[in-house]
Amino acid sequence: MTAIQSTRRGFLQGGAALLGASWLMNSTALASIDPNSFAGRIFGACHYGPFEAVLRDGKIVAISPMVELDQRPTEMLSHGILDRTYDKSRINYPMVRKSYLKGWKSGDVKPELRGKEEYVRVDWDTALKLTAKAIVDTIEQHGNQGILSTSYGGWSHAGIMRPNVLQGKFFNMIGGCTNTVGDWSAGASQISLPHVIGDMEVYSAQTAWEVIRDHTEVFVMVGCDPIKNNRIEYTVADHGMYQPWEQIRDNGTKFISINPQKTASDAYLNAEWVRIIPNTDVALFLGMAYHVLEQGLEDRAYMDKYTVGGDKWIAYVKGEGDDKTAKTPEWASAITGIDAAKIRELAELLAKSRTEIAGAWSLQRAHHGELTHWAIINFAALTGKIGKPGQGVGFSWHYGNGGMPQSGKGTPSGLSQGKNFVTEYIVPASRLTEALENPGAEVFYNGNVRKYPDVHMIYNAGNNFMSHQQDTNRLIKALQKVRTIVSQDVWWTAATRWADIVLPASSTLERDDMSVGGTYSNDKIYAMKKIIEPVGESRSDFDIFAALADLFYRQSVYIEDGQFPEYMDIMKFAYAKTGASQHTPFEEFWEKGYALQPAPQEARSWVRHGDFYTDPVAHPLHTKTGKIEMFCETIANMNIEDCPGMPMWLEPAEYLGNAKEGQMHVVSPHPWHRLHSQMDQSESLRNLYKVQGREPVRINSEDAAARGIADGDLVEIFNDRGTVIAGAVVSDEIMPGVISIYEGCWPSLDSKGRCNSGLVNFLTSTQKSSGLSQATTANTCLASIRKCEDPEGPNMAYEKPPIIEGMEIAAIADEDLALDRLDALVEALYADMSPGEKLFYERCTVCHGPRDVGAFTQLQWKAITPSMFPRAGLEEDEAALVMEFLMTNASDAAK
Ligand SMILES: Nc1nc2c(c(=O)[nH]1)N[C@H]1C(S)=C(S)[C@@H](COP(=O)(O)OP(=O)(O)OC[C@H]3O[C@@H](n4cnc5c(=O)[nH]c(N)nc54)[C@H](O)[C@@H]3O)O[C@H]1N2
Ligand SMILES: Nc1nc2c(c(=O)[nH]1)N[C@H]1C(S)=C(S)[C@@H](COP(=O)(O)OP(=O)(O)OC[C@H]3O[C@@H](n4cnc5c(=O)[nH]c(N)nc54)[C@H](O)[C@@H]3O)O[C@H]1N2
Ligand SMILES: [Mo]
Repeated sequence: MTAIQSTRRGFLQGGAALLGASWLMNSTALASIDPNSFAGRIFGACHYGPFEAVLRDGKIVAISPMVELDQRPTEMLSHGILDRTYDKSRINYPMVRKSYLKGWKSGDVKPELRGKEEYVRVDWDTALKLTAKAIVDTIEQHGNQGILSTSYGGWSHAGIMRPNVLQGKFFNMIGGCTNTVGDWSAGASQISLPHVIGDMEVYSAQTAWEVIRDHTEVFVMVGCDPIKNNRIEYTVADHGMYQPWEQIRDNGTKFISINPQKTASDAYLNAEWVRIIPNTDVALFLGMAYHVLEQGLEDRAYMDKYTVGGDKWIAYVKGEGDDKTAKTPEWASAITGIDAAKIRELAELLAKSRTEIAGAWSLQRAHHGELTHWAIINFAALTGKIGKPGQGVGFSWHYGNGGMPQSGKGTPSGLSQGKNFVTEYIVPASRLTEALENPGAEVFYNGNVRKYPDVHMIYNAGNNFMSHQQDTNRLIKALQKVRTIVSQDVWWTAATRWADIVLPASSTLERDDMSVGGTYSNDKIYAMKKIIEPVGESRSDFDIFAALADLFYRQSVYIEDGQFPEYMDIMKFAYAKTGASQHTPFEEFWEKGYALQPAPQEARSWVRHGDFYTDPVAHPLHTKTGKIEMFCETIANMNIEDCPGMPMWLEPAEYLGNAKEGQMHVVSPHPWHRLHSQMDQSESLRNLYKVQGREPVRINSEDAAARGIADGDLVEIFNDRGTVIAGAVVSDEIMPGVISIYEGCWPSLDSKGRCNSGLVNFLTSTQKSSGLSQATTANTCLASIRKCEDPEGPNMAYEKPPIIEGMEIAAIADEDLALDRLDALVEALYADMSPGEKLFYERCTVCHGPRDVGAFTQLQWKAITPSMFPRAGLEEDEAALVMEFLMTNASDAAK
């Protein structure tokens, strides 16, 4: 057993003291830090936590977590960071795919060879010029919308200088490009819930944990796994909620986990595990609602005061609606696989107790995903819970340290993204393949009609779209219509292995940046200091876009050197917006590496929806009616075929209820030892969990026995879309009929076209959630599984692709580029922007959140901004200006 394996065991046993001790004693990283032999230590911070890097001769030799800031450092921090920084999968030089380099002038670039062909090492000048030419050619021939940014989110690193933000700034400077809208995480609920409960909910703070400890009798985790999913953060993890969870548990709160498999949280919190057939949660909540009504346990007074549309939903539950089907516990049992008696027991327990229901996002990454959280909301409203201390619903308990009190202080924000002039064309985040296949087709998004662009160029920075999109084989084919794919990343990920031009970015340890700790608590400001020089010829994302801007004579505009003569001035500017800057000068903060801005006392008793509950007239929800919409006219009036106006049971396209003989439901949760695809290249981490070098797949012992599969065997999982090879983990902690394989491993294809590494998206489908939100349905997937009898050698995913070095490359002549073609297009666009519009693009659109003004109504913006404005650190007068801009440009604004 290695040192880190025992850490994992200590962790699962759950004791804080035990964990701390075993971690410290066993960590090989810490063992090497003797201040006598190592002088160089530099503070840093990342998604995985704050740390000190220990240096010798300009190289990092150890990453030392800071237990005073993070009491639960993970192996991703202590081992993964160091491994990946110097891993052989680093992209050391700019690269161009061989046929692209041959054919860039003639246009014969052979896109069908992507993923198979060698790369040629080139110099930066060549790589950037080819990129710039592709940009101008595409804009000239197909408009700015012909360029698609796949850099939809910001998971690359924790800083304010995230590549997607920098990319947005670069492209918006030259007229913009088609962006993705919505996100993966909670793409369905982020659209449906503002209509239902007046807030996206999924990215909002949760009731403060002390309130839960003191008031909550029953805490129901529906798919929710806070112990796993809080191992990382969108900003800098500090694992602040781990001890509070223990206190809640030890104070006697009963935890129930509704999930097809047992989770780390279940073990940690001693939860009762109730197994549910995937994608059937709506049926469970309908069945429980039926029983509540039968027993007269509903809270009429609450519904009258706080909700609308309850009668319509109740009629549906009772079988008085069009379908004439009563949603009895027996009815629900047949769908969910949960005994009717258990459904009755749960319904009574939840209705009669002080109950908080925590819904995971995984539930809504499914067909008809818009309806799951809504069904939970309706059940909680029916039983009169929402807004009472320690009761109600929360859809972010597993994320961003949900439950930690909020500081309410300003956060650093980075450079403005500017304005994108492409507004008619969109690609919802998970619709990439569909968009490529249907250029010009109409797409319905949150009630608005837009179009898919005709994509001829993809620019991807800090994003692994080849790994995160569903139905990889279909995507590979659809990409053949795209002339140029540029991918800017630190490592040879899937998205770079299928690119034409590969730009090597330096890693987050190789440049200065800034972040916060505790996504919701927002109580620490972190310096993400530069620790080492860029590896190889890699450059920071900022420098790459600045160099591209230079080719268009716009570098000065890009780096805003009028305002920021030095790069560090950007950091100072960002820091000035934080609460900490009011008591700690920048220099002192930067020297130390962090500054605190603690949550005020009153934040410790904050209750989600508490104001609404206390006084619904003074604090209405930002729904059309100001109340919880158990039936929602707004959604109903959109007349979307696959999204009704209330949470009904609609069969998913693929689930065990319509599976063919032998097929199993595949769920793909987020990985324990990775952040999506990040850290898969870390060998120390892989040694902890991979099975024969492949991604593990959890399978029930009955299912395994029936197929002759033993623990540790290689298996083939397959359906009409693709085949992957994975390593079996036989367990009774997953229900029969379901297999679980983490998303995000790096792919590698064998000669039969199977993924020999285990990337689950070769199996998942591009089915959309519904026409309301067009979100992913990654968790709606059936496949078969058998023992793999003919694996073809080891998994090659972590080897570099074949590279040709030392090739003589002719310099590119300026007349072949003619980059000045761009100027005429751009100038007029920036002339007249209002101050509110400017602030919105400068401050509000840089973080996790919506940025497409016309995609939301006035009311929805009112629902979104109460959590958006504090995150952006807006003053009252600034918020007023932005609000005015949003109100005049919302989808329902008078034009
Ligand atoms: N360690 C780690 N943490 C992460 C991430 C990571 O990559 N690694 N990623 C972050 C990101 S971007 C996101 S979006 C969040 C994701 O947060 P979530 O979407 O909430 O989490 P998942 O890990 O996908 O799934 C959680 C659980 O949902 C269960 N589940 C799946 N389908 C169903 C169903 O139909 N019904 C029920 N009841 N349960 C179901 C799975 O068995 C699993 O245990 O996590 C964040 N946290
Ligand atoms: N089957 C299935 N698929 C899923 C999901 C699921 O539950 N199931 N979940 C979905 C969800 S919720 C999400 S959020 C997505 C996540 O999908 P992605 O956001 O694409 O996930 P990451 O692997 O974190 O990609 C970040 C990339 O940034 C790179 N990077 C890191 N640092 C830097 C840097 O400093 N500069 C640059 N240029 N690059 C950098 C990393 O190498 C990596 O390639 O996946 C989605 N896909
Ligand atoms: Mo996500």
